[in-house]
Amino acid sequence: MARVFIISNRVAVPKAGLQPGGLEVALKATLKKHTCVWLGWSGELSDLPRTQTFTAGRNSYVVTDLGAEDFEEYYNGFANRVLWPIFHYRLDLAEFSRRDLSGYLRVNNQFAEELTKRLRPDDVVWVHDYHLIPLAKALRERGVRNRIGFFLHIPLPPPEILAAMPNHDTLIPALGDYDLVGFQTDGDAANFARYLARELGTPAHMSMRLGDGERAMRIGTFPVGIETAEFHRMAGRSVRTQLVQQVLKSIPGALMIGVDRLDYSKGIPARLEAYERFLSAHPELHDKITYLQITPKSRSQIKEYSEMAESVNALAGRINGTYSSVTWAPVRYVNRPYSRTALAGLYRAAKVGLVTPMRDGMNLVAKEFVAAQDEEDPGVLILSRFAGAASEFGSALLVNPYDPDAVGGAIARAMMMPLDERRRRHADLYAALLRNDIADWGDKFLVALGAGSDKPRAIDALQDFVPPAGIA
Ligand code: ADQ
Repeated sequence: MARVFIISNRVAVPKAGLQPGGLEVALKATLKKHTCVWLGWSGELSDLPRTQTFTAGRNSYVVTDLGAEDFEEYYNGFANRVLWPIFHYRLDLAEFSRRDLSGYLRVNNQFAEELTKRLRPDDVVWVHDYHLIPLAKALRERGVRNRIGFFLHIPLPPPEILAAMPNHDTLIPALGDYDLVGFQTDGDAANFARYLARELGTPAHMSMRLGDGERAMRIGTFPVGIETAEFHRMAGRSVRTQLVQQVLKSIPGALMIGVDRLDYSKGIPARLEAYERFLSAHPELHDKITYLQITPKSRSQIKEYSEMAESVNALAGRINGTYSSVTWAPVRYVNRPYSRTALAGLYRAAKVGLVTPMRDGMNLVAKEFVAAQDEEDPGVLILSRFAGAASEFGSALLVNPYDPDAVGGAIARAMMMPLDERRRRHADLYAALLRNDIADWGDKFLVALGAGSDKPRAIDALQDFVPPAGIA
């Protein structure tokens, strides 16, 4: 059986006592079922970059250091100051420089070198996320003929936005060097098809041919899920722990929860403003609700992130300053990460889950909140229509995060929602989770890519996919 090479920016090397990261949870079944080699950045910076290999069972983990300049240009620079904002529809925040672009290409080439040394002809390669878009191109240039797939965890914006990226005409077509390009939602896949039609004149039927003419690059939709039953069980246990019980004892009314990395895509300032509108419109609900926002800092070397940390602090302070009483503070803003177990218990204890990103590839917090609930007395999920999860979660209270009055209104509605409606909505949402459990995610992608067979298999998601009107 062929080995599966997984390539991502960071690698979750198994070490006793460490919490598994999001990608490791998503790839758990793949790592169990196949012989995998996971390759990426070690997280270390050094002048003389080393590459180290660790093994765990039949899998191995190859991690390579980056130079300080690589880290600044590839990671902080092109990946997080250009691709992240533009792919989240924030052209206004993009800071393009040719130097960062060349650092991005240099690191992609470095990964391609490491990979080329190790690949055997029947190995399958699965590349993850926006840090590594040109990796297949770099591999093809080195003569690699293996099957290579790519999955984008974040959204892909419409061509009108993508085309504003200075090097879009080389970077986006480089996806044509993959055999399969996977997205979180049909909307993202449609944006890619529209880009190809508009910029390259490619007919937008679903097995378009790009690249060297021998391979067909195909597009598929593979929404990321979670380990639903396991998360549900963990939440049931964790809600009884001292930590969760202490939180519940320390607040006078119901708990509303938000859990996000501190990132402008997650919409935390707009969410606080919406909560402020709710408090001002509903004095009768004061001290019946406490909003707990758990937000560890991320990417703090980037200016927008440190500025946002200050503005969120100021907003939370303003709300507490305006509305607190001696027995109640409306917002609890916590700046550190919690374990998956603790989060599961807190989700279950909450009456309302507030997940309102301005734009998000999927958003696993929304899925975890639903999985954690007690089906007899479930909490209500308020979800941004601009999260990928909204395409599976029509029974959540879907909101426009740009409309603070509407989000404030949804909080009031969630607080007053009768039990039978909460149960009905939760049953729909939980059924959607079970239809798309993470255990099958890796398999669906690898089968579509053709791992372990001579030919790639048909992709269900593609057959269902109807290109939007107006594409030639
Ligand atoms: P992220 O932007 O990191 O991921 P998300 O999917 O919400 O976003 O979260 C990933 C994981 O991090 C979740 O399991 C969550 O529990 C955990 N997490 C978030 N905040 C936390 C906190 N405060 N403390 C502890 N843990 C926390 C990217 C894309 C998403 C896409 C995922 C997976 O941006 O759109 O859903 O990849 O493909």
